[in-house]
Amino acid sequence: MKNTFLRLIFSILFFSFLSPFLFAQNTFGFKNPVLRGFNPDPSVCRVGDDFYLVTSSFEYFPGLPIYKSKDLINWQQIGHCLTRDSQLPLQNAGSSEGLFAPSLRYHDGLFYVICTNVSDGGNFFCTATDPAGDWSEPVWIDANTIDPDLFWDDDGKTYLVMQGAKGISVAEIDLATGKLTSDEHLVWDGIGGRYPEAPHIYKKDGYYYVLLGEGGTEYMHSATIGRSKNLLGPYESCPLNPILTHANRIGQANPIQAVGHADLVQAADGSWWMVFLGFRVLHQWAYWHILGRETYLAPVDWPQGGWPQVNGDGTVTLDMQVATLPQCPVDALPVRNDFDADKLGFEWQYIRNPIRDNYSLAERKGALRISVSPHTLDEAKPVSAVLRRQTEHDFCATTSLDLNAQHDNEEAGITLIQNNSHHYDLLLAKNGDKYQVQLRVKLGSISYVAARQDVETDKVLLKITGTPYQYTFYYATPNNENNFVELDRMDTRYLSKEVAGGFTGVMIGLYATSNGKPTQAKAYFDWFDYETMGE
Ligand code: 6LW
Repeated sequence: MKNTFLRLIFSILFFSFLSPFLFAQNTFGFKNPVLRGFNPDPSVCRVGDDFYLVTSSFEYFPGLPIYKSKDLINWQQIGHCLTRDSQLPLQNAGSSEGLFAPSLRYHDGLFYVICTNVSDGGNFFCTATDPAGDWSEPVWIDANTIDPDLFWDDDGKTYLVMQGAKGISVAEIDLATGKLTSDEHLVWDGIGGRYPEAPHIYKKDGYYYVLLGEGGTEYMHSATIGRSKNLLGPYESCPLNPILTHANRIGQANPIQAVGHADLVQAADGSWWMVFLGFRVLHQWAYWHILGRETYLAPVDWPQGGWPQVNGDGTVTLDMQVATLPQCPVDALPVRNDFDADKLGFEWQYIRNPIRDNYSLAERKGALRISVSPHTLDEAKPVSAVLRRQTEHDFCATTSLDLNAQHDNEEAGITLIQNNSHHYDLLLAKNGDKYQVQLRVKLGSISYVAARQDVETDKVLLKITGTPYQYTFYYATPNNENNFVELDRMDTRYLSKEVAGGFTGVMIGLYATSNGKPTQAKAYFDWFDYETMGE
């Protein structure tokens, strides 16, 4: 009896001492960025305990990836907003054209994504009851702007929020037709930074708040906020502005740069959070980044009637030492994609609207068949390629390729592509009665084969490893599968946005082209491995 009592006391003491460590250990600390690799212009909303987030996707199809999370840290992609050609005409989209910054909102039982297709059609919104899809056909909006958002005021009026010529403006909108039903009013032009853009409006404690991106989406980027008792203004600027930036002394040496283009969300427990874009920089005398603009998270202190303060001093770190929502990890993608499923996973995209017949997972079970197309990666055309993001500087990507070719101009392989004019292609090409592995370099007006090696076979393994400063390219032949031969190395820097321009990040693609000639050739990729290290 005495023993049982003592045991009970001991267990109570033991568990009350340990429980904060056992049950609350995963509510502190997280790693930024929360969405790694090209995921810019994030916009977030909450429904119940679930958060949903969208990022921009430019010339890639399907468009606008949709992610879901319980904790704002661990995100799982649940689909894309724009999956049909009728929703997303990208035929005319050059690199970094197509879809600019979207906004994701939930109102009255419906999810709304509003966005701009700068290549075709302009501004539009789509709706869905389930954010995983299907989403409606676009309702096109008669407004010449970018970075649109929707704001529902308490009086029942709905406003289009947009980047106007002189700052952020609003106009009433009829959601049934997409027509603007009032004049456009300039509401706030920010604190004088270049390119006031990316507006979102929130109503809290009797104030309208306008959140902006300012400084342009590069090293001077920031988020600023103003507020007013009236939607149409005048707005006063927050004394803490910019509430988020690394374009200052405390941010200057931060490995994350260009933070801005933000959105705010309140969790069910009342805490406030900000999602925003930023990039991880590399430097050797100059700064550059290759992974594109990624999605970051920071806690926000936003007291009743007060101003929002982002992570204390308006800067963030890769390793965030802050209290979090209870963390709910999600399954990571497996390293190996065996191409056994009947559909490609959500991580894969095409460049522009794909010619669907050029791809099959059924023709050879367990392999991805890509029909060789005359279009090359240099062209703004529906090239034959499937691509996924480079998500870390340190990675290894390997594939097994079988090229069924008849002519010397036919090739297939792996590309690391920043845009039409900046890519490294590790390829297998027909070469007379043999085949040849090549590394082709395309850097603006410079285009050449950096290395070549004859092989006796039409089946090879191709491998690319990445480190922050260098990509290394290898191949192996089937009877020597574990013996990878290094073909060449290239600097990462020439695929950076600072060299190549644009708004996207490096994508890793499986592609096939006949370099402009008619073709019947086919490439079969048996599997694709993508493994990241470090960070
Ligand atoms: C986007 C603009 C921006 O429309 O970059 O970072 C543009 N901000 O808001 C393209 O992503």
